[in-house]
Parts: sequence; structure tokens; C-alpha cells
Amino acid sequence: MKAKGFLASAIFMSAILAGCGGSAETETGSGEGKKPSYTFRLADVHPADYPTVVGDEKFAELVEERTDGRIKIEVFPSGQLGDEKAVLEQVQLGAIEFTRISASPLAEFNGDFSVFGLPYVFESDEHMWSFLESEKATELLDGLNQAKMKGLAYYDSGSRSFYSSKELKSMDDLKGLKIRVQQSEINIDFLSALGANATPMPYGEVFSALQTGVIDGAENNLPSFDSANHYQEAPHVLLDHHQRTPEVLLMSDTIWGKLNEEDQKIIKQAAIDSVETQKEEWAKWEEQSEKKMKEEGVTFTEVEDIKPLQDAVKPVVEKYSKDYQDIMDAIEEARP
Ligand code: BDP
Repeated sequence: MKAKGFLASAIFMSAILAGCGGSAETETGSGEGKKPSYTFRLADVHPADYPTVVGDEKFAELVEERTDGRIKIEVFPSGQLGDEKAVLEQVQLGAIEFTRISASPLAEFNGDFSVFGLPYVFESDEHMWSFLESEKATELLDGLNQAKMKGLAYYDSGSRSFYSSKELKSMDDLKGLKIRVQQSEINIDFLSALGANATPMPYGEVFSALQTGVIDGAENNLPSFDSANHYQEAPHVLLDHHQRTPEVLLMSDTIWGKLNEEDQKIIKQAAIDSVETQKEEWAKWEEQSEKKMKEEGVTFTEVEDIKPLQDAVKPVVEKYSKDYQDIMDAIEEARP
């Protein structure tokens, strides 16, 4: 069985390496002035009008403009190229060139990224951004090259809170509930510290798992709760803002290494320049989703005092953060 599995994946791998990945390289101009042209793909799990995809499109537009059309990046929204974990594996191979991804699944590829899964460490969006704009956060992006990825920029993703088909009036109501979480080890420890059962699964499966009752709830920011229709099945929201997990725009390091310096610079700068558009769209969506959810009859309960929660999850934060005290210090320093 094992050998068969290996053979199958070896065939699959060589199919990818043989060029099923979609990047095409040609050369334009002649003689000394020859410049390479490429067509790349960028994967995102969200629908076309979602703020991250608007950011992706802005990035693609800037790259195309600044290379006079030599580098085209085609954005594939709605998880068309696979769930986030599968896409990351393809990015490592260079079979998918770009992706916009949540920082959470990156923890499996680079342990430092689990910092963004630590609960209640950022007190506000302002705190998160002041960290994301620090040197330490740039170092974190750069560290992704060990996992064959090139981190380009952070995008906004607000804060994550719990929601359920069952009434949620306080954190005690979470006890015993099956809650879908992003696929990371930290979330399993975090939920069990709250007395809930973590059920990791890909984002694209959450809606039907809520419908069939496989899970009692999930957790996310409001734009995702809205655009993925989770509110229809889980209309009780408990706003505890437990995680502020940014989005990351990244590229396959294998492909990055094949680009000349001029193109690398253009890509890096275009990613940075697309952040503003994404953040503006994000702010719009946060407001509009909240308004829409209220009109749809979703109930919201704000958790006023997070201190007892911080105490409850302290062992979890300590367990993971001891591996990167320097990052924790930088988060502390970024506190507004
Ligand atoms: C959303 C992120 C998306 C993740 C999703 C999740 O934007 O990248 O796939 O959460 O919960 O907020 O998995």
C-alpha cells in the first residue's frame, strides 16, 4: 500500500514538475534588450469581491502595469485551486506561484507563525498593525524562505470571534460545543482550555458541517462569517476577538529565485503598495457585514472582560511562546 501511495505521489510530483503548474515563460524584445514574460497564478479561498481578493487584484494590476504587461498574474478566487494547506504545498513546489493565505496554516510550515494563533495577545487592530509594521514582523515574513516561500506583505483580517447555532451569551456557553477551528495545533489546545472541542477542517467545508450539525459552531471575522454564509446556520455571535490573524501575500521561493532583480523589486513593491487598497476595502466590509448581520437577525454579545480568559489560556500561550520570546517582546513593544 505504502509503495503504491509513494508511486502515485511520485507520478503526481513529476506531472507538476513537468509544467502543469501554469507558469509560462517567454521572452520579449531582441538581443540585449530581451526581457522575460510570465503568466502566473494566485490562489485565494475567498470570493471575487472579498477584500483580500480586491487586494490580490490590485497587486496583479500594479505588477502588470510596472512591467509593461510582461508579468501577468491571474487571480483564482473561491478556493478554485484548492484549500489553503493544499495550495501551500503547491506553492512550495512552484506549481502555484502566488497565494494570499491566512497566517494560521503557515504555522505548520514555520513554527514562528503560530504567534498569530496565540489567543488574546493583541489588544486591538491598532496593536496588531503596529506590530505588523515592525522590523520583527518583516523578519518573520523573510523567515518563510526556509519553507520555500517568499513572504511579500501582510493584509488585514480584523479579529476572530466565536459563533454557534446554539445560544452564546457567555464564554461558559462554549463548554462542550464542537467548534471548527483553523488547522493548527495551537487551536486544539486553546479550545480545550475553554472547555470546548476543537474540530479542525478546511474553510470550504465549514458551511455544510454547520448545516449537517457535524459542528455546533466556528470562529472567524465578520466578513468571512458573512460572505461564507455561516451566519445562516450559526446566528449567535460572541465577540471575544480572541485572535488577530493577519493575511499573508506570498510567492513560491523557487519561482522568486528564477526572477531577475528588477522583477523581484517590482513584485515586492507592488505587494506593499497593494496593502492600502486591501485595508480600505477591509474597513468597508467590516462595517457593512456588521450592519447586514444585524438586519438578518444575528445576535451579538460582546465579552466585556477578557482578563479571566487571558488567565485561562495562559498555559497555552506559555507553551508556544517560549520558542520565540523575541517575537513576544516585539508584540509587547508594539502595544499602543
Ligand atoms: C479567513 C481567512 C481565510 C481562512 C479562513 C479560515 O481569510 O484565509 O481560510 O479564515 O477560517 O478569515 O480558515
